[in-house]
Amino acid sequence: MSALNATAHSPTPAPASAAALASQNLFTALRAAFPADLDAVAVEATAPDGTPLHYTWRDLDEASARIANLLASLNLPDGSRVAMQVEKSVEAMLLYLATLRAGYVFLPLNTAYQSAEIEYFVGNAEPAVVVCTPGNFGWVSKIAFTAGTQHVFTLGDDRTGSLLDRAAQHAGQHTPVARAADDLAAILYTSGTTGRSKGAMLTHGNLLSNAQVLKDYWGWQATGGPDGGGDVLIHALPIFHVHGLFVAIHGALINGSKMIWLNKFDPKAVIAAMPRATVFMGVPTLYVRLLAEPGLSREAVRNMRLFVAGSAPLLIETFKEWQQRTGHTILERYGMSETIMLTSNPYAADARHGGQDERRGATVGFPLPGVGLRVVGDAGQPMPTGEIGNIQVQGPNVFQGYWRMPEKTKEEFAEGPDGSRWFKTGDVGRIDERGYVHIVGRSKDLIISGGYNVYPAEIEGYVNELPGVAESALVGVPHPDFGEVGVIVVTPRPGALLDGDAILAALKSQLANFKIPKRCFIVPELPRNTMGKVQKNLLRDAHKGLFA
Ligand code: MLC
Ligand code: AMP
Repeated sequence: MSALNATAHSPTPAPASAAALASQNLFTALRAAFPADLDAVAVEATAPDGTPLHYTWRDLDEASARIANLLASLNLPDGSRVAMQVEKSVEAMLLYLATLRAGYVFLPLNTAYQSAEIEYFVGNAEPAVVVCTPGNFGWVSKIAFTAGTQHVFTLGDDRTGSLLDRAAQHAGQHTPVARAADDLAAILYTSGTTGRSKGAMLTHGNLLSNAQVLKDYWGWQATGGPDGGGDVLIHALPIFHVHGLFVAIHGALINGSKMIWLNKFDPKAVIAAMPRATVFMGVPTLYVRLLAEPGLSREAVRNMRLFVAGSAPLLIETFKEWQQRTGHTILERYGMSETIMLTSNPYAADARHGGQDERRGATVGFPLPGVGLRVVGDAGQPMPTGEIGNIQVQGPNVFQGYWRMPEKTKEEFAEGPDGSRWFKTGDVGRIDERGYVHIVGRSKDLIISGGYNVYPAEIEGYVNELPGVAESALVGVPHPDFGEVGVIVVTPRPGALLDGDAILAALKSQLANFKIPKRCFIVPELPRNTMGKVQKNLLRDAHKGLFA
């Protein structure tokens, strides 16, 4: 790499197999990787009442075919969105697979979202189908029908609801609809700095190329697992974001690997599953919570091969403590909704980086094969190696743009001198002498709490609407469990008497729980610089010790 130009084009292109695979329906590629023995167990899960559940590969194939046939029977227009807001279950994953299979566009929504949030997403995406929990049918269907959605089904985490009832009437065979690499497969909403969420449009080609690259890069194994098969993944993340939905599910399926499926993250259940597994993926909070368990020992992890962390910065203390307790080095990687995975620490030392690379803490490793990553200054000039700047990326994994927001899409891409397009990640970082990428901050005003994104502008907008509030500022402060949490500082209108707890209670009825600030302070005025801009850094400093 040039000493003057911190552009880290990955030294290896994406494997040819990734390019070839990328021009087909993602489901077809995943299905092709199912093992020959379709009666082998593909997913071990537990029903909400504690009953053990086993799904064979044949079950996954047939059940996703039934749901795909149900979707096909609805005669939806091409490109229709299928929105899902349900508790995590294997059947929810099957709905995702069925949507791919039927050629429609999957739109997963966080179960924590409240009615105002759902109203926005459904109004913006105009899904043809909405699937919600039986308990939420009343309010969700009202929103959906008002927005023009024609079909609302229900799906409970105990395999109840109209979706499966209706799907049961359809055949268990289905030929996947042909899709090209550029065809949309999913829309993932990411909150916006202006308060309006943007739907990142991901294609079959984006998802498939990234899955194939990660299969090779992380050395997914076909044999040598604890039960005589290959790798076994513990799936403990929610399935409405990139990490749990794409990186974890695709990772296992494209390797024909069994999953031990937990509907909710429970550190004791994860540790209990480890002797039967080889791979685990988590946001940093999951690692912090696992470390708090006395049962986490070298004996418990004896069969584990790989621990992957990402979605938020992994503290070096957590990285080191994990090494000491388990003898394993966590592999940290970096990605986002718009790009899926971008960089990764190496799985094993290899010739690509001089044969001496290793997994390092406090870095996110190297650009993945096929990914270009550069660090530029505010005027777009390349930054010298080691210097901090804005991270921009390109590659087959980079999304098509924001749903129905061509102007916003244009703003978020920079043109290279050669006419190439670079996506502005909003992350700030540097590339060191050895080519490792370090994320040092964000230019976007964003708080990442326990792996969930919280955009201050959105929360401030709600608070500023409350009676008696003049203005507010949300800042992120360090937190031992969630990494970072929001603290809101509010000023009253003249004569108004505000109560911090009442403000938080009012927010709870309107916003997803993870967006609720952990503390609220009422102050006479916010600190401002000479330009009149709120000095959030001063507020952050003032409150940084709150949860120490
Ligand atoms: C829950 N709470 C949170 C929170 N999760 N507050 C802040 N941040 C969070 N992440 C709230 C709860 O509502 C509750 O509030 C209180 O905090 C305590 O909750 P808990 O019982 O401890 O939470 P729990 O249900 O155990 O959930 C914690 C968690 C979950 C860490 C398991 O947040 C989680 O699954 N996070 C993973 C997110 C993820 O998958 N991110 C990937 C994004 S993809 P109250 O008031 O009700 O008591 C991406 C790209 C990439 O970023 O690179 O991967
Ligand atoms: P999302 O919009 O939810 O996909 O979140 C993506 C953001 O998460 C990125 O832009 C980064 O800011 C952050 N992120 C993901 N992985 C890491 C990581 N390993 N270290 C630091 N930040 C990360």
